[in-house]
Amino acid sequence: SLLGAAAMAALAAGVLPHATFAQDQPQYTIALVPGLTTDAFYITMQRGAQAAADALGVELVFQGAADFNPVTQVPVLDAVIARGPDAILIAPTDKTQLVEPLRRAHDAGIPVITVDTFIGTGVYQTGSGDADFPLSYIASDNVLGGRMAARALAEAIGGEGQVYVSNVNPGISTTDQREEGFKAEMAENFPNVEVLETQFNENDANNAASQLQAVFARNPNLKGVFGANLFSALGAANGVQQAGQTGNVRVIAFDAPTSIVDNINTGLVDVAIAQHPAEIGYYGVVSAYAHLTGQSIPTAIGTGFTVINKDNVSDPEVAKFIYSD
Ligand code: T6T
Repeated sequence: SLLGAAAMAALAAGVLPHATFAQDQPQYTIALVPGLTTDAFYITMQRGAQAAADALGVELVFQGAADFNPVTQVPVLDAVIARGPDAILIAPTDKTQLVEPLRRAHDAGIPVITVDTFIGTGVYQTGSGDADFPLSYIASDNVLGGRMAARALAEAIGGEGQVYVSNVNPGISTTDQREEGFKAEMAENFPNVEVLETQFNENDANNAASQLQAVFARNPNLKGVFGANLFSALGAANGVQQAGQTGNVRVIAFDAPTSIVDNINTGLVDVAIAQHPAEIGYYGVVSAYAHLTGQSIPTAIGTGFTVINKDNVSDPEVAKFIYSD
């Protein structure tokens, strides 16, 4: 953090609001609350957010829970609200369960922008519903991402056979939408692909690996799996490898941690759909700053994808989208 140790201690103790900083201290403090702290996706988002914070001379505070779970995220959010930042950027870990906790920030006069995930319907500032109060939603188009994954998997398996989605938990906007897009694309365009029941792994790669082996044991003709986020994909790929099915059960991964390069090169993973988390963080900070300085901001900002496969994984223009550790 850019905060001095004394200011940090004072802030943690809640005794020194940022407004009493010396003149050369940043004018605004923006908090970024990730889905979890130890995830290359959010670490990369933090990198982009910090780049914008440095450019604008604002203070960025990155504070989150150790796992992707509303039960652990809400107390962190409450602590962040108590510190009174000028704005909160947050990846809500559940589209329903974070509505009331985030309303506490809104009621305290702290502008809220959701990054990566959304609450309610994700359509904000409409004057309807109980979850339209965030100013903006900055994220990948996750339905599209799910459709892209379906096309990649259908192609890898020659357009027919059994597949399934390895997913986190129901109720998370991103991964729900990826599954929705994946299933819609298969239903509309790949009639010979059978999508088996989704397996939920609670964001635990070990669960995802055991589930892969169990699904394969029940369905020996299994042809592929879509890992709908980093840990789901990592775990599903490990499961394929442990089952000795590399190349026979094909893997399409959402997200692009550094380990994906090896997995693509060895053929364990056919395609990784990299999100652009640094852009999400960058535009999150820029949008908060624009709002704080009296500008209007878009209610939604969409960021892109980079599709990584064996043919392009070594290209620096592609490799730059591999996430930071
Ligand atoms: O896929 C990302 C993120 O978009 C999703 O909301 C949760 O999982 C990740 O953080 C990857 O682990």
